[in-house]
Amino acid sequence: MTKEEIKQELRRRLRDNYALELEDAGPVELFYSLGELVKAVSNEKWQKTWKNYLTEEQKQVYYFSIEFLPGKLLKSNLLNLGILEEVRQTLADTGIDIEELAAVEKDMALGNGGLGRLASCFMDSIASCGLPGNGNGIRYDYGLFKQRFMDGYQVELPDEWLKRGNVWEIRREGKACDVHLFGNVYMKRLANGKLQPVGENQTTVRAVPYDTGMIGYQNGIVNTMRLWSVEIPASEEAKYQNLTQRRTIEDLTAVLYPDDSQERGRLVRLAQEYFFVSAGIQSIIRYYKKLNLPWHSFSEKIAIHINDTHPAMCVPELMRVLMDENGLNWEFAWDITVKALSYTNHTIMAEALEKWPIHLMKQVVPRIYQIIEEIDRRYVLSMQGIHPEDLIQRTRLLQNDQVYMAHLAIIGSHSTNGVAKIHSDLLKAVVLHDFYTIYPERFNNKTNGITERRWMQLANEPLSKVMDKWIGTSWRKNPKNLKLLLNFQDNEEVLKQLRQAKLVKKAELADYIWETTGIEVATDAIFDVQIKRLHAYKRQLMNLLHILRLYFQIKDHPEIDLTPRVFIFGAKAAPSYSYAKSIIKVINETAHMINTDSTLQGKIKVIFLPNYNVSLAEKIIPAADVSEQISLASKEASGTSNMKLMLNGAITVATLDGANVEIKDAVGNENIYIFGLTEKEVYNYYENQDYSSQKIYEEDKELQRILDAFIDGTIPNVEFEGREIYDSLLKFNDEYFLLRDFRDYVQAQERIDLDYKNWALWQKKSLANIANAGAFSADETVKAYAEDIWQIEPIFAHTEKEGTTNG
Ligand code: HBZ
Repeated sequence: MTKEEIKQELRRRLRDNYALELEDAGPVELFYSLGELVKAVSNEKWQKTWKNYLTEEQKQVYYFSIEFLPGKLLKSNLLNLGILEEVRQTLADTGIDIEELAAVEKDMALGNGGLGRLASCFMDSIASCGLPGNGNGIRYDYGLFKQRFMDGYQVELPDEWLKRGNVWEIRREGKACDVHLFGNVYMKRLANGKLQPVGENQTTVRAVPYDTGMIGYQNGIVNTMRLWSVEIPASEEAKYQNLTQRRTIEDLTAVLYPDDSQERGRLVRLAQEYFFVSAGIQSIIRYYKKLNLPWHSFSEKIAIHINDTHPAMCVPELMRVLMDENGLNWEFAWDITVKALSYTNHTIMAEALEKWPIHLMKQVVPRIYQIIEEIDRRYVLSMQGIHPEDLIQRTRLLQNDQVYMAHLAIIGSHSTNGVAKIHSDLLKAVVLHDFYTIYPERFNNKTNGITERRWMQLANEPLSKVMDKWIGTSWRKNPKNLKLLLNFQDNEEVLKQLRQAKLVKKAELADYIWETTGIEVATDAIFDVQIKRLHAYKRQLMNLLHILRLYFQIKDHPEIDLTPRVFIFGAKAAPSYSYAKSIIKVINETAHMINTDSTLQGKIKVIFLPNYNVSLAEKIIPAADVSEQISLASKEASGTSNMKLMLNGAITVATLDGANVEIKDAVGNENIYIFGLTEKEVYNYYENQDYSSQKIYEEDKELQRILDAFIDGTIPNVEFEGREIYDSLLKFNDEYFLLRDFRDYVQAQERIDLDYKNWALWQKKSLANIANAGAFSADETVKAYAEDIWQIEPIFAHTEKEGTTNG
């Protein structure tokens, strides 16, 4: 589109929809009009894409995820359509800043953290690589809560993201389907002697899909993310005459569960899981029937991916639809199911592994439970005589009156993968070792990745421009080409320009910090960033211990030569995770104490930015100098903020955990600060049970003073929280080995302090991080999934029809 065409289209929409001239429109009208325009441009490609998939009968993947976390879509859609610059210019010509209208859009925050954001990076990459893939999830009326701080405490407010409507979605009533919950199921014998399950007293709800186009990067491809919303079916209207009854149904897709730390076995959550699984499977079957192919070809045309165990009921649901609704026998249906499905594990934390009480499953999804029971029975039977009885008992689906969802996902699919090498190895060696001995061929690794379109091209324009200037623009299409930057590691001019680009983003963040917190920070200070969900294992608390050490150092020696540092936190805690909330409170109180103490001469500042989300990440990451990836080794499955920060030239201080290990391998030891226990050492402690935090406390005077600060009034207003944390570290023996890793961490931080003083040395390390970040492109990750697990091919391999490739 030319600038003139864009302007005309915008004018027309503003006139038709708002009775406004371009010059008179405000950011809200402009955003919605531009959104409509973008949709019109992409819809044409969307239609072509799916028609093409249909006529080519290309194998497609359906990515089932209970969370998607796309953030804002306006600029990303413009970029991928290839009209971002034209639109920016057109608006600028009229005196309008595109950032102003982009800010109108609400973040689509239908996820908690890494898992949901990964799903959205994958959606962008799948489309951008021309792969036939669809998202399948839930359209929550309320996304993840908005976080505010009051007196340093986290307060949760509802996220009303749909209040002004969602410009990107299309409601497809024609594709709605019914989902049955509750009631009883009994088997009825048919005339032909076959048994047929019949439901009675069931609750039938309507699943209505809302589709959003997932626009590929300048390749003419638009895929579909389908999110389901619940409604009361017309046939059932009479049953729900009062508002309370209606609410119980409508509640099904009302809110995203804000807990990423513990599965709590709530009835509505189980109903949510079945709801989007059943609707998704039904729509796949409807599509497959259009192809008019025999059932045995199903897995040649369809791959279904289970993102963590939340969609694991795909296994029994696909079995149900194939058997109950299409008359296939068990063995045939099972063969199809296992071939079509695959599963990704995202955690080794025992408390986060999903298990559902059998009584609840029987109540909410009675037919599904019957099928699960039968899968369990057949599994045990098929393994007897092949594997030892205790192994069979440990791996079966039903144990301790619960359904083990990971077992269901592994047994019912052909592939199980972890999300970083060390994580996949731990799955094989420890967490899922029993399954690995039974199905070694099913296990594989797919290290996570990120889309550099959002995390570099959009979030960091100054850096992107430096890239273009020195290595050309090919990295935009092929992020692996960021490697070309290595040719310039000794070029002082390049190093200077990289530094300048970082400064621009630091100044922007400093402005934002000033506007939101009223605190002034200096851009020549080290911006030291830890942004992720608040979790004991991620050890934000160890970061705080280090901050307190610096605080005491400056207090004792005001003349000390420290490189000024701004510690920046962003983190939400699950509303019911009280320990995590106590850590937030204590960080906030420490921040207040430090930021208001003029005797510290501004050498350190602590900023906890409220409401960490995708948009805030886009502000913080480009401005970061140091990336804190300090989880206890073996606990973080992969991490993805580590990759985003690296891509933006931050240097990582890290334990050998998750993808940090691969980041270290990619950048080399000299360009990362590694410290702390290894995963083997952690397991040794578990085995020998010989860890004593008390002993470390007694022997380390400095650490004593730091820990005492939590209970002796040094940190103000934390009487309860300070004691809780102090006790967790001493009385309860420091579950995540903070005290054990503290000294090593401090040393790493001292090296950072020193190295940062030499700007050229630092910038060279930063350059190496940017250059090697291409290894963590989600494009590469999804290509590996496509090849090894889904067996799908890019559309380009099939067709070069006009309009489907470079449209
Ligand atoms: O998945 C995260 C892992 O902690 C992180 O290491 C990894 O990089 C990322 C992507 O693979 N896991 C989550 O984000 N988990 C959740 O958000 C979650 C949500 C609902 C739950 C449990 C966990 O019920």
